[in-house]
Amino acid sequence: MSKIHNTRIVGKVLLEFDHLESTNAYARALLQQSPLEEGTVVLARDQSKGRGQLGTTWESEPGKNLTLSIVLNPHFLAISDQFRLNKIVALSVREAIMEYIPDEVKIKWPNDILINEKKVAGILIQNILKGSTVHTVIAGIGLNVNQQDFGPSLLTATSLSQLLGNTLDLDEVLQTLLERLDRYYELLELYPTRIDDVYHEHLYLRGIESMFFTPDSSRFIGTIRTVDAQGRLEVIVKNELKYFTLKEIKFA
Ligand code: BT5
Repeated sequence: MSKIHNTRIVGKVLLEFDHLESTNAYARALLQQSPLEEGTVVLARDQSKGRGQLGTTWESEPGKNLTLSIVLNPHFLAISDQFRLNKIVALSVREAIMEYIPDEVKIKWPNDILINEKKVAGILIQNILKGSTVHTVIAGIGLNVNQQDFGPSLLTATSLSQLLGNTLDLDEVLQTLLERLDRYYELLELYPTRIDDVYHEHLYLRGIESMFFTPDSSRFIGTIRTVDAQGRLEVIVKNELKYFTLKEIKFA
């Protein structure tokens, strides 16, 4: 892929590699040397050390899927609202998938994209903060496009081609994804609260009584209400509203 079309910012610079350890780590290393043009995309056809959240790994068969990171400078975004950036990335991935798949696509807090309870994409956002605003964001996306087999350790993974029964053009999916993100990024600056409403609508298990775990493995029943701009999951537990960060709650 040589060029991304129809975007203002996202993908104006596209750095493609056959092999990297991690696109997020590579983008961060580049940023330590010199600033990057906003919207720069780092894409690898193969990642040997793809990262997830809290030290997990992202496994992706070489050449089959999209693994990329986008560098953004949302200086307009207050630190207290920083999770809205996660929200727009999840919504962009969701809408890009919907171009190809008729099934319902849900966003599982904080950053998983699910179709029929299976994970089709994961997102890893790393923020660099300065003063009271977000200085730079490295938004990493792993989207399973053409991988057919995920092996026994990833039974809950799926891909677009598994669901569709045919393979897709990776460049075309990339173009679609970056166009969506470009549009949502504009929305984030102009109408930030609208983002909350759309994210809320597509949130997995929202309004459904469900079982959760605390880190010490005790169980409780609660109902997800929404996710606030800081990224805390709001859950109604025994008629009381509680706020959870990523380390404080697990889905059953
Ligand atoms: C994520 O973390 O889902 C974030 C994944 C972000 C990957 C992208 S790829 C480009 C960029 N560069 C990077 O180095 N990373 C980003 P988390 O919610 O912690 O989920 C990780 C878990 O998802 C793993 O522990 C596995 O259980 C599962 N997993 C790993 N690979 C998967 C895949 N291809 N499809 C579905 N699930 C997967």
